[in-house]
Amino acid sequence: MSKPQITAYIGIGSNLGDAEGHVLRALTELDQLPTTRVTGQSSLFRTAPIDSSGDDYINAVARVTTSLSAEELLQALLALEQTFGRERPYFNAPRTLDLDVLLYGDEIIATPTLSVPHPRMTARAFVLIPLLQIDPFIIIPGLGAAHQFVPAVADQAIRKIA
Ligand code: PH2
Ligand code: MG
Ligand code: MG
Repeated sequence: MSKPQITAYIGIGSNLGDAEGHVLRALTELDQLPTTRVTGQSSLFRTAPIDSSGDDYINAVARVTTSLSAEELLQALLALEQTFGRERPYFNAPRTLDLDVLLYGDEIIATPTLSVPHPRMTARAFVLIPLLQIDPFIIIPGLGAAHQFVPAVADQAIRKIA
C-alpha cells in the first residue's frame, strides 16, 4: 500500500542577506523535497521582528502535500535550512532561512523534537495572515478556526510585498 498523502503547512522566514530571494528559493526547494509538492503559497510579507532582533523579516507560508512523516519533514526542513547557511548563534538570532512545520494534517504532535501545531502560531501575525490567505477557513487542530486569533495580533506590523 502506498503511504498516505498528508497536507502540511510550512512557515518560511528570513531576515539575513537577500531575505526575499531566500524565501522565493525556499518555495522552489520545498517543491523538490522527496514525495512533496507545494500546492499553495501565500504572498510575501514584510514583518517586524517578534521576540527577535535585526532587520525586518520576509515571511510566507506554503501548503504542501507529502508522504514524508512529520519527523522526516522536519529533518528535511532542517537540512534545507543548512543549505542556506543557517546559523544559530543564540535564540531567535537573525537567520538566512527558517522553515517551521506549522500544521501536519490534523495531527497534534508533542515529541522532544517537534511540536505541532506550532506552539506560537496563533500569536503571530506573520504566520496567521499568510496562512489565512491560502486557506481562510483553516482549522488548527485542538484550537479551532485560525481566523478567531487575528484580532489578538492586529497590533503586529505586517505588509504584503509580493
Ligand atoms: N521568527 C521567529 C521569531 N520572530 N519575527 C518575525 N517577524 N518573523 C519570523 O519569522 C520570526 C520572528 C522565530 O522563528
Ligand atoms: Mg520560527
Ligand atoms: Mg524554526
